[in-house]
Amino acid sequence: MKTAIITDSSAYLSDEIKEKANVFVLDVPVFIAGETYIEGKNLTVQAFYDKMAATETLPKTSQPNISDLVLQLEKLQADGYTHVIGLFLSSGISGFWQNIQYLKDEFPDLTLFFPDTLITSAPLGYMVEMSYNMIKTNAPFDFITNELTEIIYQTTAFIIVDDLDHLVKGGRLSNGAAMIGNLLNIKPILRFDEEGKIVVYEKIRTSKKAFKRLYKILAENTKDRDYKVYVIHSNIPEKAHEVAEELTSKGFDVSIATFGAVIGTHLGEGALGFGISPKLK
Ligand code: MYR
Repeated sequence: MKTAIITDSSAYLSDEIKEKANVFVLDVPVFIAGETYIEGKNLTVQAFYDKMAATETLPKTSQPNISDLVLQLEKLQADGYTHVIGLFLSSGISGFWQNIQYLKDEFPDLTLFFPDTLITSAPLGYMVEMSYNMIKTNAPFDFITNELTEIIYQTTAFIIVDDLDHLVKGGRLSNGAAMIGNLLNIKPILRFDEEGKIVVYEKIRTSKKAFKRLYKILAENTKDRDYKVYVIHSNIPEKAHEVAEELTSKGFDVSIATFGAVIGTHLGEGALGFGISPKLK
């Protein structure tokens, strides 16, 4: 058995995992003021936030290119791979997962496991890391897919954005359009629901109350087993550190991560995400 993992750039893998011989990343293009960018190639995180601030029209993204995935699978087959785990953006926020389902019948010599991860960003990167670790220990493929299914089921994320405009205009806030009028002077807590869509979870009056409530929500959502909590920010490192310290003092196992251009496009600057990823037993 020779197993590869393919993900997309919204997983923001660490350099260490990105460089592994059996880990591959599909680019998610970002468009700003008529130019096309690929983060990490011709766009740094800081350049993205600077450009977004300097441009009146909101940036946009598009799905990874399906032909890149097809080429990658052909290459893996030619290189003797037998199994491929594909971990991509949630079907609730991008059409990509839906659009690649047909590939399962196109590569009869490869065993493909392309679950709907129902998430993105650092928790998606965590799934890649866990897969890599399991492959390294020569775990059977069935064991890996069962563990991943369990991880997906137990993963979630909450988000507090500075401004809902990006999510609403980009069409990524599922129940937002209907209630936008009611959201004007409040700080909603958003979450990924069980279909991997972003929805308004609770409407809170002030930022201070929203964070207080969020700490309770995180405690409620991590009480049944050990979790890692990712505090992920879009260009507000100080706030992320402050919140991470608060969470660490409450006993959470916290890592800080950054939303790059792909996610920053849809959340805008000043957002904080809280990814909850279960630790393997
Ligand atoms: C596409 O355009 O289809 C690909 C990129 C879609 C990205 C949508 C991101 C939505 C915000 C995700 C927040 C994550 C919080 C953990």
